[in-house]
Amino acid sequence: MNDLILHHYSTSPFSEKIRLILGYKKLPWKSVRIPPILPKPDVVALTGGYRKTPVLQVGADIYCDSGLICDVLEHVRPEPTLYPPHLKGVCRIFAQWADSSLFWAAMGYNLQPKGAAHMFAGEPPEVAKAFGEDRKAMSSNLVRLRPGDATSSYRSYLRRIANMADEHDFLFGMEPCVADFAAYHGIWFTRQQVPLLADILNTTPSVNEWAERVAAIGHGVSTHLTSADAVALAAATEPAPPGANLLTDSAFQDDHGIALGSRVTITPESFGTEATEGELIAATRTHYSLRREDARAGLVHVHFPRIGYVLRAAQAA
Ligand SMILES: N[C@@H](CCC(=O)N[C@@H](CS)C(=O)NCC(=O)O)C(=O)O
Repeated sequence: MNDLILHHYSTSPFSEKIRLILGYKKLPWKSVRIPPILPKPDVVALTGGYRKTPVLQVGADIYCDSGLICDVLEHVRPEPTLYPPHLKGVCRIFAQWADSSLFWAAMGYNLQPKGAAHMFAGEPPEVAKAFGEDRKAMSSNLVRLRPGDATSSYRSYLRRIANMADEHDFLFGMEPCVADFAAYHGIWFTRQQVPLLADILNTTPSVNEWAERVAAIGHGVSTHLTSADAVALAAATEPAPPGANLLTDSAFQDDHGIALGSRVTITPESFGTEATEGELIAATRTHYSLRREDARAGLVHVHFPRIGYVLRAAQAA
């Protein structure tokens, strides 16, 4: 198998989710540091438009979204599992809640003016301004929680997580599963990136203790790769045929009346809705795959989960 190449940056919560899962599964990985804001020419050479973080590259196969990346890593190394059989439904549903409701409440709290000022302390004012403008443009179709409302939700969610962490070492038992990694990353941001706001965790000590246990899993072993080398590597590699890549299913499921071979776009439902355009080569129960040609990356297959993404027939030029 080609190397697992994670495109990420240090302060990205969804990247922290995947870094820990790589550590949990003891999978060695290559680390490509990418910019936290646009422009991201090397990322977009690989994805064709998708700009969110993280992205996993395996040769010329590009896996977008941490949810899909979890499925890929589970396929590559099934043990220890992210989806224990007796928790299969509930842990995925919990992770989806954690990656959305919990995440946005946590980030609304974390990035209140005091938190944002802390994050950019020591940086020239233009850095904070550019970050604010980038995220504002990404959020055009997203209702963002105001800090007070985010704080109220975050406090309630922390109490619910504490109820679970009071019972066992990890949220659903004695071993972590996908739910732990998804619940952890917004809380990690509070603890690591804006520690001056971490007193919100003082009333839920079992959450802090659980977070220590998740942090102790670590990120495993990684080696650095430049983004230009990652693009060159894609150009020098053939993408895997659908059915032979790192996704488990390949049967066509047509929910849109769009045939395989059609020219399509895929966009995230919200927050950063840049489109990727290409030829639809797979639309399965779980994912979409597009084939596209890039001037620098060559022929690539770009994969997206179905959930959270919009498939449309591309407009004729
Ligand atoms: N559903 C996506 C969400 C990813 C996401 O929102 N990532 C944030 C960073 S943690 C992001 O993309 N921010 C803007 C950027 O990195 O350009 C996933 O699970 O990967």
